[in-house]
Amino acid sequence: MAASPSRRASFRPRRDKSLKHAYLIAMPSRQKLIFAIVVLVIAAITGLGALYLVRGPGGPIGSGTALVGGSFTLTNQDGKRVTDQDFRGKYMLIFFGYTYCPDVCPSELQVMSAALDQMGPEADRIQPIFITIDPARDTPDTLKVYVSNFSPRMVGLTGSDEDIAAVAKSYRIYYAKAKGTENQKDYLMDHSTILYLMGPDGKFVKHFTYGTEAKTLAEALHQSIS
Ligand SMILES: [Cu+2]
Repeated sequence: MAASPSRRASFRPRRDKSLKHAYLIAMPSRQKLIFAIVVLVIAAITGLGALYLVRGPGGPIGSGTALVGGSFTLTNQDGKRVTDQDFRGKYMLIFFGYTYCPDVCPSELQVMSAALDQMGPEADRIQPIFITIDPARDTPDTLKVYVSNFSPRMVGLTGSDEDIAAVAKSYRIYYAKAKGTENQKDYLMDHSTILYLMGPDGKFVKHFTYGTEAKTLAEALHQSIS
């Protein structure tokens, strides 16, 4: 729609005064577009707010439990194909990241490992899992060396691009090559930093935000599984 200069310049909410929404109809198209965008943004914020209320800050309430997680088939650090079913009976403490991550992933894995150590024997009921969102570089061998640096009990999972895209989608994890580094050999990845606790039945229990300290995490995990 090519707005003529005269139409742009002649805007006045005067015509169609008889109509109820005369001001809307009289808006020039650019203003209508801005109005529509504002309405959409408000709707999106309201929607997110509602989702937050349903799910709550510490995890979902009621029907919200179906929102995160699901079945997956991936390859572990020993090169063996595994599914979510292989972890049934244990809680899964899942973090998504990549081994080349300069800061966030190492510190989160350290927190996970420290929290489990603080819990003592109770921690045997929790399986810490690191799922890569950079399968191109994170081979089983790379993961094996990496996760063992943090904890002997940690499992590292990788897979094909499709495997990773599917599991990330079901866990609502965002990931992408970081802007400006896409074409470098040592590119960086942007990724979500949510830590998930899934139940022995594979269902969502609780999530933790990045920055939770080991002691706090240990206490929360203890509460969640006892
Ligand atoms: Cu990271």
